[in-house]
Amino acid sequence: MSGVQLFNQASFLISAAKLTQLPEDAGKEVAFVGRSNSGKSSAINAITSIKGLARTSKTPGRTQLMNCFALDDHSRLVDLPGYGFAKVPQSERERWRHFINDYLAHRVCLSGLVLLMDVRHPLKDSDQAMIDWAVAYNVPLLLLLTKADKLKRGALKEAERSVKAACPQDNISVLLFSALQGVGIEEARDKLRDWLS
Ligand SMILES: Nc1nc2c(ncn2[C@@H]2O[C@H](COP(=O)(O)OP(=O)(O)O)[C@@H](O)[C@H]2O)c(=O)[nH]1
Ligand SMILES: [Mg+2]
Repeated sequence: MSGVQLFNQASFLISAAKLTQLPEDAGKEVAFVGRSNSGKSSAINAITSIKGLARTSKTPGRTQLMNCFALDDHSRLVDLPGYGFAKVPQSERERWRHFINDYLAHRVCLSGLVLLMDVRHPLKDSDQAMIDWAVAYNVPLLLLLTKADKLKRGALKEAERSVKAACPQDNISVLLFSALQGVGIEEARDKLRDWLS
């Protein structure tokens, strides 16, 4: 199987407010995470080639649910709630931290984590915390440097180089990505297909 096959079969499964509401912990799952407005929904739509599958929004911080999408009988994509949005109260952030930490620590079917960062502002504290957790729980990571259409070639290369230098671990990959211009989409699919197979 190659290209968009498998991904373009994605269909909405369930929105979970807590871990117990997630589908049975079987098969394989790839989760997407990132700061609000990092381009998570746009990336899911681009990878599946289904417009509007994960809603994109100009109002960040609205999705506090885990949205699950089925690809086939044993593989799923999960859109985790965004983080790092200033208007979210501290108590809500703490709740979020527990939720995500629990998910990463206990979800057996979790086969890989896609962490999205705006290429112009990578490796914020909240991103670094997420990377540290993924490393601690031994979850393979794909770092997508999103909105690559916003920078010139030299600045892109520099951003990619510095993120790679900061994350030298074997099971962390880094990709420049633009949902708008179709940059990195095929490579991202390859990595996900590898994790889900
Ligand atoms: N220029 C550009 N803008 C993007 C890209 N991906 C997302 N955006 C914009 O960034 C904003 C947030 O995107 P969204 O996918 O909703 O982010 P999310 O909050 O992480 O799910 C929206 O206004 C998108 O149109 C991209 O590749 N290039
Ligand atoms: Mg979103």
